[in-house]
Amino acid sequence: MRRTAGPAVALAAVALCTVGLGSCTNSGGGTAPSRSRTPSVPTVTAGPTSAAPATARLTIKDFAFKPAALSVRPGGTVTVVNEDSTTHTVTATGSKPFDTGSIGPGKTVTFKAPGKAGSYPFICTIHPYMKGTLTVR
Ligand SMILES: [Cu+2]
Repeated sequence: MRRTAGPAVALAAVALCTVGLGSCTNSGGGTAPSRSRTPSVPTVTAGPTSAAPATARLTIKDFAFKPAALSVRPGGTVTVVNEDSTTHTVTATGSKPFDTGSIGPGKTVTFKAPGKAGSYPFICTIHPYMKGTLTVR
């Protein structure tokens, strides 16, 4: 006959009373520890999408915009050089967010790019087959 002696040994659970409540003698108004922890947030100085230059240059030659696609920062300056011997315009389609008006032969004008990012197709109103796209980003 075997007696299965179970592990009747109760572990002496040492309940450590670590926190001595009631003995807090904080008088208040003392020197409060500085709790203004400023997390190290990386300071983003440049916009995540403002990779375009502040200025862009557009040349008109042989009844074509060169380059046909250019990029500029919002509100940036676009310089247009008309190297043709006839008058052209740089006119955004739609609600015409920009329009240089007539640019005489050999003339150079500038216009301000829209402040809103986007893709702005433009044409020459005199020769509407002349097409280009200004990307504001
Ligand atoms: Cu033209």
